[in-house]
Amino acid sequence: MRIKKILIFSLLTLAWILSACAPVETPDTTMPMSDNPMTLAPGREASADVTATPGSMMADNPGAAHMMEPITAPNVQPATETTGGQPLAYREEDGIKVFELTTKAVQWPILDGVTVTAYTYNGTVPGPMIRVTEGDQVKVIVKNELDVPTTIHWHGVEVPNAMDGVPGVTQDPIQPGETFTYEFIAKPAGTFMYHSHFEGDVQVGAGLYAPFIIDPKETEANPPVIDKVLMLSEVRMTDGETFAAMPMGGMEPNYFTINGKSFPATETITVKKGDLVRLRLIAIGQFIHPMHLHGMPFKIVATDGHPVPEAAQLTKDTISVAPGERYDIEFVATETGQWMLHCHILHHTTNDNVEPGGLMLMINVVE
Ligand SMILES: [Cu+2]
Repeated sequence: MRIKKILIFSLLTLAWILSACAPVETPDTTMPMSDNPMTLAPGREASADVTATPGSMMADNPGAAHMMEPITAPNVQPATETTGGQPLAYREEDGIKVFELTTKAVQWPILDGVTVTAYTYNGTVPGPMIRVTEGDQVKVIVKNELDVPTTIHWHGVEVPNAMDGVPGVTQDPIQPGETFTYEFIAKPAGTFMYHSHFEGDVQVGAGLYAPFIIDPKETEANPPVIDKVLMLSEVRMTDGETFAAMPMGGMEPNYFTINGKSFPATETITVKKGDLVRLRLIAIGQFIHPMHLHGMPFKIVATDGHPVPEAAQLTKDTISVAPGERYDIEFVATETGQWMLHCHILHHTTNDNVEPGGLMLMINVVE
């Protein structure tokens, strides 16, 4: 009797193990994109277990075709601004700082003679910088003038769940022509960003990203003289068409941008000898960038917006910035001259395979 019980138990256990090892049912990917919950999932993590080569992905999953389509928009106009990431003006209403963003497509020059079709906030890449103080009440009114839905995620900012910008989870996508208002208290202090969370693999690469800086309530003991945000991204241009670059066959980037520009169109940062310089490095594309500074070592003073205690601050001359990460680095400009900051994946310092280009900029230290 006892042996029989053990035998039945063993058989049941075996059956349970076999069922656990059985192939997972794959989601129905034949639905149109708008009905397919996979396309509305946060980022694309939900579809991460659906592995396929790009070609078969498109054949098996019509919802995935958007990834390899060029960025287009009806009647797209040339950009009227030339510099992205500039501070966005706000109005004050009942103690709330009110910002307005409009998503729209423009022709955005990344380099002399090279212009991409970009999805933008207010017509620039990156979009305008929202800069507020810790504890501020913030309202951001977003009007969607793209011909595709979108949402905004406040990357790293501690917002209420309903303001988190994840389509199909915390809100409905903002449809073309619609307006959505985000409202939250700005916290904590640090270097953050905002970006699209709808088909992020395309929309973020297409330009829907921008800095979000929260200054501390208390004035900093040793504020930098120079304080710059540098957003790193990539794009693919083939036969005059723009594609959101991705780490997959046929979609690799051939242009690399700092604040929406490729070297030599990147900004030259001029500083005085002896100045304390803070660079807020933000990787917003889909590739990692080991950024190397010539001439002077730097300290990592904040990671992902959060201050690093002084005793724990590493001294380095190269810092790998992975997608989504932020590093605030600081150095004193001790030597005059033209010092280069560049990515040390050296292909990322080319423009369509021609060096120099891409992720390079000059720090010009003068007397
Ligand atoms: Cu790189």
